[in-house]
Amino acid sequence: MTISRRSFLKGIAATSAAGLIGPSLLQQAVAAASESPGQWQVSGSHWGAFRARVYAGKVQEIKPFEADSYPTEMLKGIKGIIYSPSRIRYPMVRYDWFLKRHQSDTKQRGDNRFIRVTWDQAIDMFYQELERVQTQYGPWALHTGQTGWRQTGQVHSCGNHMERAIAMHGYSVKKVGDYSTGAGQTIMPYVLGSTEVYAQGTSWPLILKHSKTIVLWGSDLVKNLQVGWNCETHEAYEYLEQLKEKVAKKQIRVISVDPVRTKTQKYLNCEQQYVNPQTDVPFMLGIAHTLYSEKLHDENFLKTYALGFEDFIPYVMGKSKDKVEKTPEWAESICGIAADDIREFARLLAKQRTQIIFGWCVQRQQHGEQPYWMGAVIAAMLGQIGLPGGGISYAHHYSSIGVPSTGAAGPGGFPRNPDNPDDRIHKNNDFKGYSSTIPVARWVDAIIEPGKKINANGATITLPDLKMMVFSGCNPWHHHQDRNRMKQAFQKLETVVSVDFTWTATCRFADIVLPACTQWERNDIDLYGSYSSRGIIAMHKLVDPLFQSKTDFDIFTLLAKRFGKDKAYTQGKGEMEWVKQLYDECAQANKGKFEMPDFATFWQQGWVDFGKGENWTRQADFREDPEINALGTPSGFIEIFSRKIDRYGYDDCQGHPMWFEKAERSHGGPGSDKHPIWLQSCHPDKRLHSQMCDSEAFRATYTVQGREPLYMNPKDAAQRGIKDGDLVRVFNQRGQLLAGAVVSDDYAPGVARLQEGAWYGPESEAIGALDTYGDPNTLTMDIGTSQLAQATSANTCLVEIEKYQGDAPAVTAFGGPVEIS
Ligand SMILES: Nc1nc2c(c(=O)[nH]1)N[C@H]1C(S)=C(S)[C@@H](COP(=O)(O)OP(=O)(O)OC[C@H]3O[C@@H](n4cnc5c(=O)[nH]c(N)nc54)[C@H](O)[C@@H]3O)O[C@H]1N2
Ligand SMILES: Nc1nc2c(c(=O)[nH]1)N[C@H]1C(S)=C(S)[C@@H](COP(=O)(O)OP(=O)(O)OC[C@H]3O[C@@H](n4cnc5c(=O)[nH]c(N)nc54)[C@H](O)[C@@H]3O)O[C@H]1N2
Ligand SMILES: [Mo]
Repeated sequence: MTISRRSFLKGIAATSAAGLIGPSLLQQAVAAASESPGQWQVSGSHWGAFRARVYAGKVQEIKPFEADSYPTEMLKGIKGIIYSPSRIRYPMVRYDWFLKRHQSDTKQRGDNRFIRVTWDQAIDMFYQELERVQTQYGPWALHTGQTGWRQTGQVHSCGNHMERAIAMHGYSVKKVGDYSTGAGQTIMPYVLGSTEVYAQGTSWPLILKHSKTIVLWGSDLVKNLQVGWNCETHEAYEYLEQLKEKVAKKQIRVISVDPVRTKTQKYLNCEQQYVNPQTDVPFMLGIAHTLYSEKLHDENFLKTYALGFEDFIPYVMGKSKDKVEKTPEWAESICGIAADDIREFARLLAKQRTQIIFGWCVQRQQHGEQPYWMGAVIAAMLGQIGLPGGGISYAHHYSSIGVPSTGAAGPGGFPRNPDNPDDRIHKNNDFKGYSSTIPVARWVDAIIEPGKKINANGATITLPDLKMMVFSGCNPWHHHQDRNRMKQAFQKLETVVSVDFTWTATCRFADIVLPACTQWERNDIDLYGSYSSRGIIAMHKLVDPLFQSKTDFDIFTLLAKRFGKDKAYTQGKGEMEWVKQLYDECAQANKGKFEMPDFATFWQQGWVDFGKGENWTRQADFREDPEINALGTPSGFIEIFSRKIDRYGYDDCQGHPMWFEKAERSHGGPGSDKHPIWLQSCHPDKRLHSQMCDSEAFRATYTVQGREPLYMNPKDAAQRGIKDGDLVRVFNQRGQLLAGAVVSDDYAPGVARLQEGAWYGPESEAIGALDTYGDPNTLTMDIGTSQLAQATSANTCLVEIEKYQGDAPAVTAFGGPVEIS
């Protein structure tokens, strides 16, 4: 175990200089524990559980949790979150808003000038604004639905606190879907009958045992499994380590279909199938053409389990309206893969047991529904759906999906809604013809074009006329696309409230900013292993809330008190009573199956271990009996053709999967004459989105001249006179930013990466101002994927890059507001 674990660490170290926190370091930390003063306390996070040595009211050091064999390097960034110079210290109000309230000069929004106020003043203003908006307008003018990656812990889950308290005051606009999988979770219920993206996948041990070929389709497991929605266990890495050994022994062939050499590919030392960005569908159509022409497809499977193959195949064979045969030669001209290689690839898939594993990035682009649907069609043609180690999965890179699950119940949460639906001060539920729920990524559209009607998943949405927005546990000034368009939109809002513990760009563009504390400044409880249900983790408060920060629980209790609902809000219980109640309810739910100790013992031990889970094969029951275990699709079968979608009549998402040209595409596609480089904004290796970007010492391990790294190909760099380490200006018709060049062969010509979550640091509040740090959403396009999902198309984005000449402006992203007295 020790040797193979070392080799795992070596594999990681090849791609990241510092490597993971190794076992030797762990032992050193344990040894040090007996000598250094203070107490080692257990807590949790998206990055895993850990123990922290707390002494003199301060977190001194952090070491991985003893049950975590593959801790992430990101644990090194945690202290820097707590003690970040960007921490919000006091309630703050934007200068001009303080003077003129909702009639302020909104062009000043983003100038970062703020006035310090007391908690009482801040909560008064927040409450008065809610009152004003509910009475002057109505629930359609208030949006509170934008949620995101709140820190872990079930009692303090901050989105729930904000939504519950505000719902007790009145109704507001909500969202449907999310930025992660908006296109995937909308299309897949039509095709395979569930979202697929949030479903448990076939267990890794079965894949390791039965698969002969594994295709990682735009999926970077090693990078993305470092974090989880609940407290992460990192158990998946055990199986990746075994996979690496099988690849070396040539027992399993793994191919990464990706325009980039991924961290996973390098760790596994497996093959790459390069594909031009955004052209997976032509590649897959070429595969389908080969499978069909060479009779490699499983007719029996298609007849028994799928509907609509005969409606689809004319499109492939050039017999449908467009009269274009989707031959491998046709595909080659778009996806850049030689026709013969496409044929070879198709034959390989059909030859033996093949597991296809999709990541999510390919659906975060225009027409992102199509590659997912087309992937399911290929899998159906191969006929292996429901077999162990065969078929298709859409989420093995996420939150330890594929780790065998124990099936144990986890702790519930603090309620998001009022206990009694009528328990609201303002009962006005009249949205004046506007929609009360909108697709999550369409809120900026709503601000800009209120009243506009858009199609979404078979419905018509009337975009509401938003006047006030409240954000908590999310950072839209990182997560949403097209900063300069957002700036324009925000000038139309009357009031913006942001609750956070760190001064993100969302705080900079808000009017009222309330300082929450971090999860390590409160007690909580969480599930250990989001999908594996490995156990329950205690989250001990490590230090008291810093500066004047408060828990979200306390903040929204104060707000509810303004309208006399504080008792109803808390149900008369404090923090530890909630923690204990969630634990006791969980113990009750697991009774007879998993024995849990009493609360005091659990709290002292730090966790409950449910042990290892059981193997499971996705869709095996459907394969066994498609009548009894029908899929959740309208027909109960795999829908290669969807009558329902066909009837919607959308031109950009029709009855079966198709190739649609993109608004912007590199390698000869639209817009590439002007801005030739495709910018992908993948998920960061050393952050969780924007979280941890303000962790100073840790950020310094990857920045270039203090800026976010821009990864690009050596040829592209040489053509532009750019050298590794140079400062570059990245720009297009939507915006411009500064970044630091990292020149690397991992990126194909015409491909560049800026990781999402880089903090936005505009030189000024003016529209078009240079972003001084490197937020990719300064450049991305804010359009829906299609009329079906209306999801984000962040990865449909072209840019040009040039060496930056002259004196670079200082980075403005970090360090909080400018305080005006
Ligand atoms: N270009 C581009 N854009 C993208 C993506 C992409 O691939 N490319 N990916 C998209 C995806 S998949 C996602 S999931 C989103 C992520 O978008 P977000 O979920 O908005 O991203 P985070 O950076 O995690 O923001 C969480 C914020 O909540 C705050 N917070 C955390 N815990 C608490 C708490 O307990 N209380 C309070 N009050 N605040 C808290 C954090 O400090 C942080 O500012 O980004 C999307 N945006
Ligand atoms: N370390 C870390 N892990 C995370 C997160 C994080 O912030 N940090 N965030 C979590 C969250 S919220 C989410 S939603 C997931 C995101 O999970 P994903 O969306 O799957 O992750 P990405 O890293 O954006 O992209 C995965 C791969 O897709 C490839 N790719 C991009 N475009 C194309 C294309 O057109 N064709 C092909 N074939 N490949 C393409 C990229 O090169 C990359 O290697 O990650 C989760 N895990
Ligand atoms: Mo996500």
